Amino acid sequence: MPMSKNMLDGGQVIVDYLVREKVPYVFGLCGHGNIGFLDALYERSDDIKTVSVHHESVAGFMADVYYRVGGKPTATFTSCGPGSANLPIALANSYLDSVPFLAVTGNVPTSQFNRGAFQELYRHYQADFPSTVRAYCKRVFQPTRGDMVPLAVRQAWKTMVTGRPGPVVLDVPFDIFKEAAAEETPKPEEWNANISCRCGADPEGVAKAVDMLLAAKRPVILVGQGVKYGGAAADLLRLAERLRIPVAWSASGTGAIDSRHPLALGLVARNGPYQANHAARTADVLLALGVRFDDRTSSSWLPGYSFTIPPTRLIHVDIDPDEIARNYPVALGLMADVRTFLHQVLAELDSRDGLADAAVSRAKWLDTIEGYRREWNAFIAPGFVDDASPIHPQRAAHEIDKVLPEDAILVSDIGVHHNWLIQFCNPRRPDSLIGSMGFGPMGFGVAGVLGAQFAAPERPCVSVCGDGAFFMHASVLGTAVEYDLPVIWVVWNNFAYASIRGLQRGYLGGRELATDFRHPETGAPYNPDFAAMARSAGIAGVNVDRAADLSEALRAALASRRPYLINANIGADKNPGGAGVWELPGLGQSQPAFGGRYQP
Ligand SMILES: Cc1ncc(C[n+]2csc(CCOP(=O)(O)OP(=O)(O)O)c2C)c(N)n1
Ligand SMILES: [Mg+2]
Repeated sequence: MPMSKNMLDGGQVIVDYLVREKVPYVFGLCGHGNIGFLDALYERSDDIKTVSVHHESVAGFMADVYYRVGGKPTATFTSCGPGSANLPIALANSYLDSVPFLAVTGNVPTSQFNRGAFQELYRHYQADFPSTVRAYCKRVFQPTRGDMVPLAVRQAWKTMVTGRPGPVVLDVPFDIFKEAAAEETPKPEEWNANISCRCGADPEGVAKAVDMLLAAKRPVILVGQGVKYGGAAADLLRLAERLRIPVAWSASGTGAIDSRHPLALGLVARNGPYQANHAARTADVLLALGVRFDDRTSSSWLPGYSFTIPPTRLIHVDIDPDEIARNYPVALGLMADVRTFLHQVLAELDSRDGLADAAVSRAKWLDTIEGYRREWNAFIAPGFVDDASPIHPQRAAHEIDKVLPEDAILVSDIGVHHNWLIQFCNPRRPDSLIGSMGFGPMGFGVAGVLGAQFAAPERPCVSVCGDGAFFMHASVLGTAVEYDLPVIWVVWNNFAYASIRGLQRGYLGGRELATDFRHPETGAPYNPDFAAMARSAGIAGVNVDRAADLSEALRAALASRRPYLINANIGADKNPGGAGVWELPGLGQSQPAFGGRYQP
């Protein structure tokens, strides 16, 4: 199409659309494949900020956590070939955890398709990045003419945010960024802003769910991240308090209810506490909201540990019917937005009698659960006062939890530290403790904390990450300095890929290989000096070996409002025990640290 005076090019249309959608930031890394897009961002730098990072996956993890904190999708930019090939790990992470962001990936010029130009993936199909990310994102769009861009960008945005959200790739050949596209950009208010996917459940289903909840003797509500990101936390609390039903959560649902609320049970998982697992597996009715029953939430689906379905009668509510009855049979499965469903249930309760009776009859069940809680608390008590060096991991999690103010955002990485944190932190808000539960890529927390800080500039943002993952992604130090982000990294340094070494110890008779870091001459545990690395980047860095020093250092870091790294020497020989189990098929299953298998 000839470029008339009023024409916008492909890059300008994409950027203008992002501005219209009020996207405040794009995170990414340059390459020859996306300089056309950068040029369009340059023109609009007053309206949208471009953040340049040092590894593409960092950009993706930042966009992901930005959404988890700020509730707004952002975008990433990566070049053709290797630049975009560094992104799929972050796409998959967001895809499996249902987090939207728009990935604008560059590709080779359309005029060179299938000629094997520099960085073209061409041997199966021309410019074939879409095949690379097929399994890693919700949808890929690849406009191959300028005038295809407006449609692609508005459809990409819609696919990303509607239904079950997820990341979408907009793969743009080099020439299309600079090719004439349109005189006007699609308007969100015409195409996307007025679409609601807050569908309610079938009204008969709502009445049936209420019947079941009112008749239940031992009900439990189980919540996943659908409650958090669906903005349903306040309504969840209303329902739980009105019917006095205790609330347990999956790791992704952590924070959907204040963990100190009397009705809060805790985490259902291999390493979840007794009162949560035991109440969930002995419940007569389980109301599951926006949760998908993965293996780690469900004790690998072995009956009697996390759940016993049936005889427990499951009511499963989710926006995505694919997740209903994937792993457990349902007494009632309802496709609905969780918040709308809760509104429906609360309205239905207004028209019912006998609510007071139902709530009173709950006293016995709640008393029984308090008994479980006391037993569990006695079991875990010693770890809170252990003063060993290296620091006892339970104590480390507890000290971090104690020091963080209520508005802090803690972004965990993947590994044994995450298991300790989800068991021993007591989050009060939906975004107090953020982790990845679907894909679990190392680096998620190391990098994601930067996205959290962009989304919440005034709140303390802390990453607790393994030594393995920190070293993998240490480039974040520079990004914190370049963008003046006062993030804190607590490197949980156990001189090992400890979660994996724990599996070799637990399942393979201690045949350890390739899971710890040692000095070749002395054989002693080895790691680079992470605190010195931080200082070399212009960031405060300290080492701690004792629990009290860890809390002191964290207080100082919080007070400094500057980027900070605390390298904490933490014991590696323990795993957090719980009342559930995890099976590695072929190798066996773990044993619960407390209680046994429930047989109805
Ligand atoms: C990118 C990536 N590579 C490998 C893994 C497999 N893996 C899961 S946890 C883990 C160990 C992580 O070590 P570290 O960061 O030190 O955390 P720790 O378990 O010691 O707390 C590994 C290798 C992964 N999840 N992601
Ligand atoms: Mg480690």
